[in-house]
Amino acid sequence: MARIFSGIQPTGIATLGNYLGALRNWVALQDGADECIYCLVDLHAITTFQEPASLREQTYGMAALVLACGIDPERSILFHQSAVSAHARLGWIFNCVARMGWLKRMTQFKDKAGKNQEEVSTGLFMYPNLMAADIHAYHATKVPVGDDQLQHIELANDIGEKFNHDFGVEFFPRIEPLIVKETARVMSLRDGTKKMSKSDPSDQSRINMTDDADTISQKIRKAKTDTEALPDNLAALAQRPEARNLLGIFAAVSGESQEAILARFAGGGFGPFKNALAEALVAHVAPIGARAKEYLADKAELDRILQKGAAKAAAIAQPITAEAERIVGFLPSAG
Ligand code: AQP
Repeated sequence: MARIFSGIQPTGIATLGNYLGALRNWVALQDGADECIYCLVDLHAITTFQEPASLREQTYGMAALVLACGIDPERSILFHQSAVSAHARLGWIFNCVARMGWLKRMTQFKDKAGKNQEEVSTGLFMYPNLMAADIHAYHATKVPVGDDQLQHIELANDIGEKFNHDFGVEFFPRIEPLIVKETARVMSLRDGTKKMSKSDPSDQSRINMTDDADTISQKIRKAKTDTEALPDNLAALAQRPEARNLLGIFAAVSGESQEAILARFAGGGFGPFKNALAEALVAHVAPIGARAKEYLADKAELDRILQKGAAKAAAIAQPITAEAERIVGFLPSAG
């Protein structure tokens, strides 16, 4: 049995990108033989400032949504990262293993910091070290992610290897990313070259998993497209990122192949295509949003689920982290 680890930041409401790129895969993996550990990564969330009351609400909201997507806390471990101190302890060790040059190459840092590199938090820069710790603290070997996280997984492997090499051990295993190719990167509804993101300033750029039917339909109607008719083959969409993105979303939520969808709408404009896409999206997303609302109505129950999950997570991560600390040369601690 392998161990699977993945996380999501409670930095807002999960988007269709988070769902198709990661969360849906989390649920599917839960039915396999591997042990699944899923984490609301609040330590990562504060790498950019979060208003405390919002962070609390967003963490509850994300827990509710993950459960609504189908994560069963009896079969998977679901918890919030700050509740298990192993993440921060191993993260610090990894800050001392990773090299500045490695982190400077991370494209996500460059994207998020932009021209503002002197002003962003040091946490944003070191984020990939903590992500490596999230995974290695469980000796997890499989990580379901969207392809924006691939570079971070490679870095986590570099860190694990360097730790093993520096201390002459075979302690941290190699990690393998699990990527659903078709939906590895869902793009913004306003710009087909930019990924859909929950922190994009424009709400029109994304489908939130809690959007109601009217909002979903309106966002799809207004989604950017081009003026050409839909073609009858996929190759003809190569230079049409917005159309390609909408087609990918359509196939992912309807279960139909992209070719079959194109065959139905080829030669026509985007109007009927968008209507059918909106209908398929509403049928898929709206029930999840409604279930999330129900979970969110009982925060005491969410606390109970997350705390129980944290206890199970700590039982795995603390001994592994304590062993890493022993390897490094720290004296034993009581906890
Ligand atoms: N557009 C996307 N397409 C496919 N997968 C995506 N993921 C995120 N956006 C897309 C995957 O969702 C998981 C959780 O992401 P995260 O919350 O850790 O942070 P992120 O990758 O930075 O996602 P966002 O939505 O863009 O968050 P913010 O705006 O807070 O930075 C990951 O597996 C990710 O690959």
